[in-house]
Amino acid sequence: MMYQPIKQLLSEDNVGRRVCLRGWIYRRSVVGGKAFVRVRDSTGIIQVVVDESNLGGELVKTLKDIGLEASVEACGTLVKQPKAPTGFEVIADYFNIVGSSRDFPIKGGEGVEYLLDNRHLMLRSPKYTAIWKIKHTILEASREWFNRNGWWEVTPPILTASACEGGATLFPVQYFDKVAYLSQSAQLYLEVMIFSLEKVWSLTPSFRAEESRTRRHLAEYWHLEAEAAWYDMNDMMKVAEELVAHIVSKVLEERRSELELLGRNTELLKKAVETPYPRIKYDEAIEILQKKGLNIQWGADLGADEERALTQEYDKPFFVTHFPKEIKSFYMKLDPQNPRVVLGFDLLAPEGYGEIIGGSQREDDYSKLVQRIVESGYKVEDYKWYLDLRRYGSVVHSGFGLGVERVLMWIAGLEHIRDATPFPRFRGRIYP
Ligand code: NSS
Repeated sequence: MMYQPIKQLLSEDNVGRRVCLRGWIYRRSVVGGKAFVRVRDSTGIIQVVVDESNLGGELVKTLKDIGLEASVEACGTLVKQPKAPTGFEVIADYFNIVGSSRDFPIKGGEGVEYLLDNRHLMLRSPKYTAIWKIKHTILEASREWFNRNGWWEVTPPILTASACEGGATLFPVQYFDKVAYLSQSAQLYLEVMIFSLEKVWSLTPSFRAEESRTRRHLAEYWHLEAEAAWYDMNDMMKVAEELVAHIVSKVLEERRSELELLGRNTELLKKAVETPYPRIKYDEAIEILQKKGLNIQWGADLGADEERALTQEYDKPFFVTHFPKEIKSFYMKLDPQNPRVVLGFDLLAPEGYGEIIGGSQREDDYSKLVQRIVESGYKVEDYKWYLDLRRYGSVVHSGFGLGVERVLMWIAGLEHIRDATPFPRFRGRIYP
């Protein structure tokens, strides 16, 4: 028996042919002596008709009582059926229950916490299948873009000795007889690697002990980071926008049906394929926000509400640059024209989504970097190796980090970041 993916069966060419499929019961109803079983696999859904006159009353009776998500295999003739969900159905001449199921715990209408407790079962729904396929394509497109443009993929560590993005969100771990931390960002290691490879990137998990649960923060997320020697801030912003445009373009090309299943407005998404993206300075952002009536002063960080308000001004991703140094990390280079601000940039996604990328030109001067480390309350000796990069052949260099789940949230049009990762991690929960 040649089992085929369901999607492959759904074609005019197969009408009248005998086909075989396997998967899990998605829905079923029994009317008279017939069971109508909708079977799903990773590729699609098809209705299988089990007629007792053909396969016996015992099987139809079993199917009447069986739980959703039982695994089955079936063969039969493919016919057109306009009333069936995907336009075709299989009139079974063989039907076998492989793994039974009783009282599948998810029936519809359950609350968020219950569904998180049953995440291992919840993930079978076609919505999640579509989301993981889009995530796959985002990752594939990223790798493709870097490979086509001469970047080297490298493998930085996850266990780290020092903070990159501030002590407040560090996760300590027992490291033999010492304390180490889970990586918040590969950046400092990528900065080392540019001295041998010039243009490097990595995809790693990053960890942030975020205090509060929000719609866009996870304690563990996938971080795609790039770093290049000889690149200034503008060069790096071009990399960021070309990369994001390529990701969106590939998803639009290859994941149409998944976007449709999720109800995503693809016309809005299309606008992100066109570069360059608009650029505004932090100063202008504050002015715009004040004009819109938000209570924000120069010097304050842009939170979710401020970012959402700014996104109303643009229909594609846009950059905010030149932030006050107090709200940004120690490694960002101060703007020589105005040392109150840094040569840093965030890329914000439209439609309310906000920050998807954070990046900057790095401080490449030894003594200025020492000063920034001290000002930020870190110990200079913890960063001795990092400072060495400024002592031995320092170069202008820049980089950024892209939050894969943030990008997925925006592209797939998701409400909450927990739906952008199969097993979300945040404060108060680590299950399963
Ligand atoms: O803190 S970032 O803004 N920047 C860095 O970590 C730099 N060291 C990256 C670099 O230059 N190599 O984080 C980068 C991105 C940010 O724009 C978000 O898209 C994402 O990482 N991010 C997160 N995603 C999900 N959950 C949380 N908690 C989170 N924090 C940052």
